[in-house]
Amino acid sequence: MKLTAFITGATSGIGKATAEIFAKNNIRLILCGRRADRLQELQIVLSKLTQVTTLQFDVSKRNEVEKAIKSLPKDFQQIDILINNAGNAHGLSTIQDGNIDDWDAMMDINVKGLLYVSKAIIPQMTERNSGFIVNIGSIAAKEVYPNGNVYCASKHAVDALNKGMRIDLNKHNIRVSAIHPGAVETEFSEVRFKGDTEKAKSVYAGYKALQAEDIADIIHFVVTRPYHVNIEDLVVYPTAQASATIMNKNS
Ligand code: NDP
Ligand code: 8X3
Repeated sequence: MKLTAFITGATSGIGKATAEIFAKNNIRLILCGRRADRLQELQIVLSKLTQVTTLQFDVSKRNEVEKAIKSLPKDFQQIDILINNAGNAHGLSTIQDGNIDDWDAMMDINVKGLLYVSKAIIPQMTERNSGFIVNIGSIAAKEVYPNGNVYCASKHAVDALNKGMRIDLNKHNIRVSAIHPGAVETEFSEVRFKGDTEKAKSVYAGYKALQAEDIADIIHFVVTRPYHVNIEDLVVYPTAQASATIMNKNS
């Protein structure tokens, strides 16, 4: 049976690479993000491999989320796999110097956005007693590092929600997994440093960071295990990274 996956944050980085590997493996795709041009481009390319539809919405806007998901064409209404990936860090400051707009963005997108999307999709999964939810956390879900305060709090919330979903959805036969990457070379740092490309590049200098494809490959592995197998929690580092703050930059 052909599976349908709903991927948030499909316009770049981990979400885009996941869309690409899913398409190669004949998984039907619902690709989401705010940047319409990128969604359109992806649809053109990946439609050569599988059926693709796109939804342009901001995960942090509850009405937009509900409206977008209700608008899905008939062939895409049954969602087998939800990849809760949309998210970013905004800023890197001490708590005393933190920017409240950045805090709002991280909590609204990384936590509330994930909840809004999940709330709109879970009912059809509980009704069918099947489905798979993959939550993209971070090593920031497992440890707190200097200046990471609110981003780490948002990802600790994702870790808690992952566990909560797994417990509450267990009786409905729904699989729930979290994947927690270390440093992945995507647009993540450009967003964190608000377009400062030099600063963003320096995050990945001197060692081999994870690539978006590495995480996508793992996501694909996780969702293609036999149905009785649920990989619940996976932390993935680059070889050069031992913790959020311990990095071998001469490797
Ligand atoms: P990117 O910046 O490359 O991608 C982020 C994606 O999230 C984009 O597709 C973006 O789409 C989408 N997004 C951001 N805000 C919103 C919003 N308000 N509404 C809808 N979509 C949104 O970063 P990554 O691929 O690295 O990040 C993906 C996930 O992985 C995030 O949850 C991140 O926290 C996590 N992560 C990343 C790590 C890294 O080192 N890169 C490590 C650990 C975890 P658009 O702008 O078009 O809306
Ligand atoms: C992204 C990785 O170390 O910047 O979640 O928090 S880190």
